[in-house]
Amino acid sequence: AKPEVAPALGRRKFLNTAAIASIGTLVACTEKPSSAGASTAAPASAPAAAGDHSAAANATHLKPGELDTYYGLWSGGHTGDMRVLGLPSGRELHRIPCFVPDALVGWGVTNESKKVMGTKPDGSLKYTVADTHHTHASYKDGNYDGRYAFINDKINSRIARIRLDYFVCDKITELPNVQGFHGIFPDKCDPVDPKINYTTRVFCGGEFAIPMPNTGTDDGTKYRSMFTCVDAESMEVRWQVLIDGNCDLVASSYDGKLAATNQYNTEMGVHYEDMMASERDACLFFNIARIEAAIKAGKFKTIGDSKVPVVDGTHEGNKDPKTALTTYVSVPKNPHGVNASPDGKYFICAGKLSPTTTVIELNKVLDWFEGKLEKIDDAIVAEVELGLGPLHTAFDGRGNAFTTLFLDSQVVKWNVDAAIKFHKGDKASKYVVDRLDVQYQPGHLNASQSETKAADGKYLAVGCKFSKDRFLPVGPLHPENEQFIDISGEKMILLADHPVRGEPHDFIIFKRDLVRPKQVYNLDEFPLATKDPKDSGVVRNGKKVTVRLTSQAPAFSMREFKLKKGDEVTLILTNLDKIEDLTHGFAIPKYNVNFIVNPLETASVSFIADKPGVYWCYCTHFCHALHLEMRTRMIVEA
Ligand code: K7E
Ligand code: RUQ
Ligand code: CUA
Ligand code: CA
Repeated sequence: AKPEVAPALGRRKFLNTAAIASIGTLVACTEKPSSAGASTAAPASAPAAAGDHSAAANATHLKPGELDTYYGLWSGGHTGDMRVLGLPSGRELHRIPCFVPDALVGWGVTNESKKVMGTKPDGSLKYTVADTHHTHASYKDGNYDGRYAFINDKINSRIARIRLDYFVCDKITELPNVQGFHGIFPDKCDPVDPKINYTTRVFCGGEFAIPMPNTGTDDGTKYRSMFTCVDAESMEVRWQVLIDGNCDLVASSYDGKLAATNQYNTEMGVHYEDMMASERDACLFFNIARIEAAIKAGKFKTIGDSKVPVVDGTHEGNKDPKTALTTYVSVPKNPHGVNASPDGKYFICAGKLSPTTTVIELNKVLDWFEGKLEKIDDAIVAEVELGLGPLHTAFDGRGNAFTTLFLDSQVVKWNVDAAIKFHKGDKASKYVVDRLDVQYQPGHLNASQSETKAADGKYLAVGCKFSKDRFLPVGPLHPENEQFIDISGEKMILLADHPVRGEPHDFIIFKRDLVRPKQVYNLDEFPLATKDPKDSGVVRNGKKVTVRLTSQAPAFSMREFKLKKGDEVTLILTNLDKIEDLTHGFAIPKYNVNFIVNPLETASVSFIADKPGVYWCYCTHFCHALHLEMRTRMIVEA
């Protein structure tokens, strides 16, 4: 039986007290929090409430040929990619390579992808590892506009942009003076010009403090973190804010005026014990218009080699509300996650080490900046208990919020207005609406359209960090469990378990008609394209050789081509097949080359022809009954 809902948290209340006492060991992921959270606190809920389950579960079971109604964009964690899921089925439709090489499409092999990824002077990739956590899409009028998605790389502090017309990464930017780039959020509107009601900026939170500049002299001066703004169009870094404490996740307001990051290390500790020394940390707000005005007025500095303007966002420099660029709202112990409610009114911070959630009213934060609110903490309109280890919050658009409880292995559904009433003193206000055991230890969750004004309250996905016994064992590395939940009614109904390869964090779910993917490229978008197969050939300029090829199933335009040992070759392949789904591959044995060209796409590779011999270059992507015959010989003469 489920425990009584709050405010009488019952059994969980008791557990909370006990667990809080030893929270230090409980939250250490390496110490198998699963045994603390799931096994004792939430003894494996009988496989999700049967009865009401089966009818609803049919929703996730699409008939053959039936299409999903929602897209999901998932981060891939330390696989470094982005995943595309169809929902409600949960089927993985695509992986979009961005930060790390990908063997299927030849990302990191072609010159075009290497240019996006970044190379060292010798032409090799600058980085081959990444850790993607947060993915968000560009907005217009408070809803996704289908232009771009953005994703972070925590390891090497890079932001990637994905074009949602082709579902490909087209730009990657490395943030200066940042380590542990974690939270990311596009803005939704310009803070000054409401006519710009679409995304023009992306905010990025730097989690790890480092010496500024980080040049190898660690002289004991304080490490610092940065909040960064990237231009959504040029993908150049616009400005940075030097802050006290750290950044974790990031949220942006619907009116464009505010952005915020939750802070768990206001102590600015370098050991975890120090990072949990204070009872309260903060949610740090940024006044976007004022920051940009300060930069215009030249009130900035630069750090190290970076030319990016940096303004002062520290406590010290922002005491006067009327001129402050930032303000720090206090939030209980090591909060995680900050999420904007779809009504545009609140940012909600989850407690992580505190069993609470904190609701901050944005109008009051704006009042503080106008000098109309005496104490910034008066912007807190609720701070209520939810359960153990609250991390992330999603919304149904009907006034309810859903928060993951990592340690309790639950999702808790709670009503924001009722929580505010409870906080105001109405202790009869039952703000917890429902609790659902999930399997196990959930990190992020998100509901369909939750981070837009069009939150529709239909489905909720929960990224469970531990799957334990939920799938057939496949050795020591378990898949993760993305669970799908029906939230259309009062009670949550678990619909499906879905295994995913590690290690997704955040994701967004949106209606399928918000993107209009193109399935055939436009030849004119590729300056190197060979538009007529007759223009194929080998052009020699001393040692520099250009090979132009086209593909049309089941043949390449040249059946062989000759090179000389030592040639510096650039091979350009244009796929002249314009039929949807007709992709070709191009592999060169012993030269470590393989990549694909989609319909009307052009891609190139460069290599030194240093191994004489005959090499059967073949099509690796099944395209035709004569796919196996689709080959050309590269003859490298000694
Ligand atoms: Cu909670 Cu990187 Cu969003 Cu992971 S963070 S779960
Ligand atoms: S051949 S269909 Cu290797 Cu059987 Cu591919
Ligand atoms: Cu072309 Cu297979
Ligand atoms: Ca702390």
